[in-house]
Amino acid sequence: MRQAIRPARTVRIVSLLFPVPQREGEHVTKHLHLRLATVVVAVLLLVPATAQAATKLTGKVGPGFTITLTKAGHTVTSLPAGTYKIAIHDNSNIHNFHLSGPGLNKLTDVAATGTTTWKLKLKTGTYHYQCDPHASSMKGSFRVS
Ligand SMILES: [Cu+2]
Repeated sequence: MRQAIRPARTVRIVSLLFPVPQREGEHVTKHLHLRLATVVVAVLLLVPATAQAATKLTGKVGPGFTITLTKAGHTVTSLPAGTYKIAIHDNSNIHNFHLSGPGLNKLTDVAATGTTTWKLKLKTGTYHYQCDPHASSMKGSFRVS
């Protein structure tokens, strides 16, 4: 009996939400349909979310002489190719954030400050970021594969 697998409490809740006639054969079939419907709804909810999600990165420059690119708080050293949303925090009017690599060359203005978000496709290769006025010391790079 398939019905035996379902915990008693779940059956009771489902029965409350969807009153089921008490004839034996019909009872089992309806529960099977409910179970299938639940799986279909779960798949529909999950698929679009995973397909659209761009990985979030954070770029930070200033207020001191520092520049960083992080993912969930860790310095980025390598990434899989794909779509990314990079929040750039330019916290100084003497620094900028300049990211370049295969098919990409984006930068913030040195004099300007504030946060801006770039949605980018990163391809296989090496990417480099720097502050242009202090490129010899304020820099970093990472690989995309
Ligand atoms: Cu700088």
